[in-house]
Amino acid sequence: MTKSALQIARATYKPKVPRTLEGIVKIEEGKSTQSVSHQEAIQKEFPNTYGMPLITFVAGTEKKQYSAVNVGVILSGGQAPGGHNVIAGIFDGIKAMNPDSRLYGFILGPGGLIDHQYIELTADIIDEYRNTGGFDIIGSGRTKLETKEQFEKGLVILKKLNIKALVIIGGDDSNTNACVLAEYYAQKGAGVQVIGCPKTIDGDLKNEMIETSFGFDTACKVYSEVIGNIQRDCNSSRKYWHFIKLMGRSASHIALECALQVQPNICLISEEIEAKNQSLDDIIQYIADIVAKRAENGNNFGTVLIPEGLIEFIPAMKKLIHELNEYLAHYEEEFKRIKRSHQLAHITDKLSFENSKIFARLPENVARQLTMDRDPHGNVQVSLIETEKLLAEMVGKRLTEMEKEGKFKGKFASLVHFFGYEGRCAAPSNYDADYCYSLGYTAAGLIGFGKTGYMSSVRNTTAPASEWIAGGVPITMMMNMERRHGDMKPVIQKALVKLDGGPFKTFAAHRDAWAIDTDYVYPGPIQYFGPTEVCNQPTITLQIEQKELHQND
Ligand code: FBP
Repeated sequence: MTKSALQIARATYKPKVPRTLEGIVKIEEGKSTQSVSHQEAIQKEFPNTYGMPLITFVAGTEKKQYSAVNVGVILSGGQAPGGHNVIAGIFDGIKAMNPDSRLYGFILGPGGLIDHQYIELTADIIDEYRNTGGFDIIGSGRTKLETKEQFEKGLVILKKLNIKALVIIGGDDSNTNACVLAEYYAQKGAGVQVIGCPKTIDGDLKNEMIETSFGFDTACKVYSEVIGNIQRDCNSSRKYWHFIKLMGRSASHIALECALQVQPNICLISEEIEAKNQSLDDIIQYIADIVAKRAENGNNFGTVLIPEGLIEFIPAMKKLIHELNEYLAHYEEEFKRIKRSHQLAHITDKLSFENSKIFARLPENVARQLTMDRDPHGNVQVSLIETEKLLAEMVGKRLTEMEKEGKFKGKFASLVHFFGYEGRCAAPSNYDADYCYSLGYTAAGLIGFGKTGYMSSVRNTTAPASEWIAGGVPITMMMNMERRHGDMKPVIQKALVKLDGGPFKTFAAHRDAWAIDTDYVYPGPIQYFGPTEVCNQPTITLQIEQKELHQND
């Protein structure tokens, strides 16, 4: 494999770890825990793994003798920078406990466990991937590990390879399933421990004990670099409004963090739009008013950040999508037989009066995306809807009207962007490289101490790495009951942007000034070598959240 000079230099980087992980480790167990809500129902579902204590690794004095252990690892869901370092951390951790331990990687996600596709991850393979982005060491996949049949198929290969512990690196759903699997194997006495690791660039797997999911730091820094470059460009030519959609599925954490980093003219936060019950027209008017105001100062340019999941948070759009789903679920075949040029008119007729009005006003491409791109469950795939185009076009139309009404005197030309895949496999920042390696090493420690049903946790990460606190959090502690496919199910609670939280309040306090003044920040590329204030800063979101937490201590 040919490598760039940076890759070669980066391969030698030694991730920083909590001081406690460097020496002899023992565990301290806290009080027994409870789920965030629905305690009785969740305890019933997890009789073996509910209520376990929080675990903290502390410095020990007596060296424990560990037997060799075979461990399996799975990367689940969307890529996130740092996954390779989690695997390197697990590898080094189990080898430090006993050099005869072995690590197996299941290929292309949970499907690899079910279909018995695996490779042994040896030292030479691991060394190739240290501090690199991507999940390509073993690949990832979105197969959900949720049925007994799958668990049993998995057990066959785990037994064959004598694997005593499985680490599942994934988001909230994958970790929920990791917990179900841990419970199943515990109940069965299968002798397989299951440990989770918090991954997702979306940043929505976080809570009291999990400060952040890995990958969020790097992805936001990559997007912020590029948005900063765009801001320099638009401040140079002064002729375009850039509409930039950012990944993040539901929650707006990525958009919010990027806004804090680059100080754009506009950033929409889905959670706020839902809370204020805003319509698409309200959003269009909000943007158009800022465009008009900036035009008064001769600034016919700007940036608008749009969270990927926006459309589903606009209450009226949510209703429209719901009705479209219902209609298409029942009449898909009939709809497909209609001539393409008549399809939109046909569906408009079938919708309720309110929804048909909204649908008829949508640009044709977006209306078509809403009718065509549905997932296997019959839902519209909101991530494929070009919200950035929708907003740019509708703002353009509204400004034409405002011009006639004498409310806009200026020029409006727009460009659209979608940043998502550009950042998901970036080489991890120092923060993510260190955090991920520590998460992996901690997962190995939890295995060494015989734990199951835990998520690897590394906290206090705004302090220097030596002061980070490593341990384990019972996954059941993060759960509540939610309706899924019509039934109430125990799931890890997803973290949306809190409107009373510090990161949003900081943004809200500045956004009116950022809208009108051109006060852009150009963060530049991630730096791996150099002064600590340049290379080792965590996200602004995390810094604000940690400050708030410690103020309340
Ligand atoms: P995870 O929740 O699995 O971490 O994936 C997050 C994500 O990157 C979202 O931001 C995005 O909406 C989605 O994956 C895209 O999925 P895909 O990779 O299947 O196109």
